[in-house]
Amino acid sequence: MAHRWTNDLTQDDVTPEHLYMNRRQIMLAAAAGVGLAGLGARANAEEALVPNPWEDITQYNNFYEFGTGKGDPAANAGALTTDPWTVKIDGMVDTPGDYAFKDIMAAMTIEERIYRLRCVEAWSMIVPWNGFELADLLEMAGVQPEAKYVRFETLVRPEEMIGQKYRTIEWPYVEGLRLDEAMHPLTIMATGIYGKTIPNQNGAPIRLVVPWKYGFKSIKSIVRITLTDQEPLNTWQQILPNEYGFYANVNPSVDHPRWTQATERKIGGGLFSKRVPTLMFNGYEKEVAGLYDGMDLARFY
Ligand SMILES: Nc1nc2c(c(=O)[nH]1)N[C@H]1C(S)=C(S)[C@@H](COP(=O)(O)O)O[C@H]1N2
Ligand SMILES: [Mo]
Repeated sequence: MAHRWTNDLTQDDVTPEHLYMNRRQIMLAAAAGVGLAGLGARANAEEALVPNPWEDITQYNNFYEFGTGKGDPAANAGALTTDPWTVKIDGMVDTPGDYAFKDIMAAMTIEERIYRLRCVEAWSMIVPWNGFELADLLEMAGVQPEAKYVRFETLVRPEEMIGQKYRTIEWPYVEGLRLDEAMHPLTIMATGIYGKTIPNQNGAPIRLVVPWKYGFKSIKSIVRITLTDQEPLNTWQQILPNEYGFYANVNPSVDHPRWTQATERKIGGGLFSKRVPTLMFNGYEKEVAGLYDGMDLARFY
């Protein structure tokens, strides 16, 4: 599969063995009585390579359909039935319809994408996703010329999604992208992590990943994709419009009204981890800045 972009992250950024090795080295250093300053320096030097093991990625989640605590999705998402699964593709497309997940999988080429994930709450991870470009799916359905936006919906099934028994948010969870953002080669639909089927708590069987935007744009367990000429009202914008907008591009110079976005905490960084600078467009500036030429990013947050 031809890659239309260059990744600055490699397998070394995710391999769990690395983390275990680093942890082991740190413990050994501690046992050998290495001074605290030396130990901290070593941990910081290794920070650039700190990967996120399976455990971090699958046990520290945001997925309000299963509860609002970071451990709730891992505890509760096992109840979700993901097979059979259907994605309705409708609106301004040539071939609207209910697409069976297994037919989508048969038509798409799965590849690995190692991406940063930056939550608007100012924590981050590096995740090795498996998936395909959203553009390939949209092209399969045939995008009509009037379409300007893509709207996504998550499943509503309170019997299996315990968080949906409460009106935490108005269900379904909704997200949206401008069509050019949706068609960008960095935008993927993920169906796996670490080469394994994606766990329910991470959005099985199919979720969006838009790596230059805050994590809330990367909507999970998608059942509907609508091509439209209206800008979708996404869930978080609907709830707190002065805090969360439609664009939600990672931007260290535009703070959240209640906290700074200049830095972030890397999950799994360990005992000596400190906040690291947040990168413009989460490190994907070269690839995506052009999408926003001439836009006031403080206004279109
Ligand atoms: N349907 C749905 N999708 C969602 C969420 C959610 O609560 N419901 N949380 C979002 C947020 S805030 C983040 S940071 C990411 C977290 O993805 P992860 O749990 O795979 O790390 O999922 C996003 N997608
Ligand atoms: Mo998030």
